[in-house]
Amino acid sequence: MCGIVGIVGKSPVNQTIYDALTVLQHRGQDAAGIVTWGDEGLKIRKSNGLVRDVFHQRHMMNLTGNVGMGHIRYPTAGTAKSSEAQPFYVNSPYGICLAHNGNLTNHDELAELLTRDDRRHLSTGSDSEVLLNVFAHELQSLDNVRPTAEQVFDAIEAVHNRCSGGYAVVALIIGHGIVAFRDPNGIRPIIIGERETSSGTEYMVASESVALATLGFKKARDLRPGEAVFITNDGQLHTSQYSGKTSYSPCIFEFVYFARPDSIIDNLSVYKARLRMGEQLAGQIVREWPDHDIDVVIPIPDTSRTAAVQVAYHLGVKYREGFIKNRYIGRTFIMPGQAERTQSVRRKLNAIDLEFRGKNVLLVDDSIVRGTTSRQIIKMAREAGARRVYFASAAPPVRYPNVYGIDMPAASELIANGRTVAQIEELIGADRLIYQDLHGLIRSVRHDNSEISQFDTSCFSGEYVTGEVTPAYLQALEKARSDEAKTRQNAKWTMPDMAVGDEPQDADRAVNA
Ligand code: PIN
Repeated sequence: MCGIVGIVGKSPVNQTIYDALTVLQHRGQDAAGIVTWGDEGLKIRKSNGLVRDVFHQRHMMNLTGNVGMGHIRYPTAGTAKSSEAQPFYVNSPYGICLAHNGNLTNHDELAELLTRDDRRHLSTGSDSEVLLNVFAHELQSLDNVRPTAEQVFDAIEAVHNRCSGGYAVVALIIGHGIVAFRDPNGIRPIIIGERETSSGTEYMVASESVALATLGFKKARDLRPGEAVFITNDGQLHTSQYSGKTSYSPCIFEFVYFARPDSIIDNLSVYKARLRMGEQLAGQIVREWPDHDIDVVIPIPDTSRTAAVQVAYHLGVKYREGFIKNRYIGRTFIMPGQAERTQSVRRKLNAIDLEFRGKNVLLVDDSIVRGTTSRQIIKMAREAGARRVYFASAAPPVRYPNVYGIDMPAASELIANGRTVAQIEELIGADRLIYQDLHGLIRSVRHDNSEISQFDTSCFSGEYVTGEVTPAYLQALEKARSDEAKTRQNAKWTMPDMAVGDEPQDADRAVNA
């Protein structure tokens, strides 16, 4: 997962991009980058770390210009330590910077063709660099000084024809404007909005509506699957639609966990979707377990709270905060190794014993991925004096890897992969385990939006909307994503990374956390 933003403004955009990235920080805490363009040329600053740590006063002062873009990274295929901060840059043609959110499922094949046939050089294993070079290659043949909107859209059409997977992209064509596009299945989210100023209209594209809303950009709309926009530096907005096959299949996991609850994705409120997940889940509990003896519903902070409130309400039992989270510790999802993950649960959450003592508690989480957290938390609930500990997941069992840009672990590390609910219940040590079923989840998210024909539900169903995801691809993914592979890769990265935009002698340059 990553977050992207692009702005064509009427005044300096550095602060707005910084603020937007901060609002999108939940989408990736691994690296951040901003590029801007103006009278003083192209400016870039990127490094590993949180937005607040990557950009210091002197970097912000240097990021001049009214046009720019930014990125925050959540490592998808690599590790928490790789040094592939975005945006990426190529000099030719025009000079292009590009950042994206998503994953290309034909990365290896494209990388080979790019170096062999297109004679382009790749220096990292990043999908963004591949996307950038495919895009640049398609623009390469133009001999005009200024690319027309039509030419830019032709190049994007070719990108769609060559690239498979889920991707939302923002690019800056130096001296010309900002380009943004969404994959033909609309898997990854991207939204565009505008803001009126006394000097004219400013445009912003971003991964989530919350970035637009907090910065006063209105009239927001999601890019349609396969839609591209080109906003020229002087503020002209051009749009185009991919002529090939499209489907409207947004990633359902954005609603389960990743997106901020105050975002609206594809006209669907993430918050409302989570409320409905709770309502559906309660219905399922009552159907499957009419004589339940739950005394209290306790959420596992933070994401699950919205659903848990509704579970309690519809079951007619108390809702209590039983775990307090230390907000200064990062998400467990991003920790690279199993040992650190187990340890971090204790460091992150503490139980309020009196809410557990002598009670039958129903713990609610948004999802169970590896099951490490669930097992630890159930143990904590017992130690806090709970009589019985039941567990409910607002999402169905995560049985298959995500190949469209959500950093799910290897299939073998998913607790539900190849296991029955009864087996998982035993493994995590719950007295009873209830999962939302997939229909309930889809009903919760889709609600009455008839525009969405289907969702990407691959991690629950094993059905991949792009079709080309073969068993061989999944096997290769399994190898690359296993904890063992990540440990091996981490060992290679013992040197701190040089941050782009810093002088080599800077003592306080950003390094891997
Ligand atoms: C965490 C949200 N959520 C908690 C992420 C843990 C799965 N995990 C997915 C549950 S937060 S595990 O609210 O954003 O802090 O099953 O892999 O152990």
